[in-house]
Amino acid sequence: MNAVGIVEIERIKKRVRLCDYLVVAQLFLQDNFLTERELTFDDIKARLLGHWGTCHGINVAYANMKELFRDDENFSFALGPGHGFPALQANLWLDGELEKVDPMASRDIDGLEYICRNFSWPDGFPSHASPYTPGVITEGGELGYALANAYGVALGHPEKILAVLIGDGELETATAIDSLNLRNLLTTSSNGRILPILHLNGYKISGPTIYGRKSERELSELIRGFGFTPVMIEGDEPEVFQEALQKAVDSPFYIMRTEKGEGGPNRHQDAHQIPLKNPKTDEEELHALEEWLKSYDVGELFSREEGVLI
Ligand SMILES: Cc1ncc(C[n+]2csc(CCOP(=O)(O)OP(=O)(O)O)c2C)c(N)n1
Repeated sequence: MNAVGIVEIERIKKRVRLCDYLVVAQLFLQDNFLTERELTFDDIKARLLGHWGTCHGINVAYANMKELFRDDENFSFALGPGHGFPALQANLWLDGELEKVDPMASRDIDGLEYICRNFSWPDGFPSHASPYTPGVITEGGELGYALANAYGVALGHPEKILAVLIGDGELETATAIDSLNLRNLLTTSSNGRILPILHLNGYKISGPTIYGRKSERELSELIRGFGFTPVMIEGDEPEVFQEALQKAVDSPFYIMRTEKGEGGPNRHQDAHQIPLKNPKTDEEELHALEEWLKSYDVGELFSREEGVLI
């Protein structure tokens, strides 16, 4: 585990900003990928397909865990909500993992344009995690298997550490909730360590989640009943996240509460998929998209000449 100080906190914040930007660029843009000139209707993809709402939380969890275990080759991040694929793709691109299997996905402007243009595009990348994605086991956005898969990966490998992000809607699946029982069976010195993180953003597709509607006490007691120690992470600030990770508790189960759609033009169920429906034809929506993209100040994080600046 790394010490995480001011420099690392700043790096986490910048990483999240860059990945959030790349999510929005993948979802909406077919040109002008760094918003270097005024956005026009021609810059917008004709068919908008994908999921925004879960992506900021994925980027937050990914950046925080990656920073903590930066030099540990035994660390892996398992992602349950595969519909948040643009966030996964952004992180894999940034880490150079995508380029290892697809040389077109270079960590420079060509690679950035390649992943953005080809997201959710005919003959390009699908809108969900797929066999094209390095490390993906379960096709598409099929929810529920992340924790079970992670326990399987850790089986007989005491050196391994896996952080597992589970959606609160995902936790409503029979597979996910019953996977919590694996802690009892598989927490031994001959198996690796599992660090579950529940992404409690309160919503799934068009309505609220059961776990989002529970009181903190009710949810904590449920988690305790499976033998885990619940650790709350309120919001998306890395200082708060890292403080939670430093708590010395037995079998931690992190509960990260974010607002679904944080950073975008709307929230909750309205943010689940594409939060702006007609930026290709509606001036107001185009303007809202431009403001949204500009809010990340991508020029500070990536340059056409020098590539990634963080
Ligand atoms: C097994 C399964 N059932 C249903 C779906 C359809 N589905 C796609 S996203 C989603 C909501 C997921 O909610 P949550 O896990 O809370 O993720 P988030 O709210 O962060 O998007 C559902 C039910 C699915 N992908 N897999």
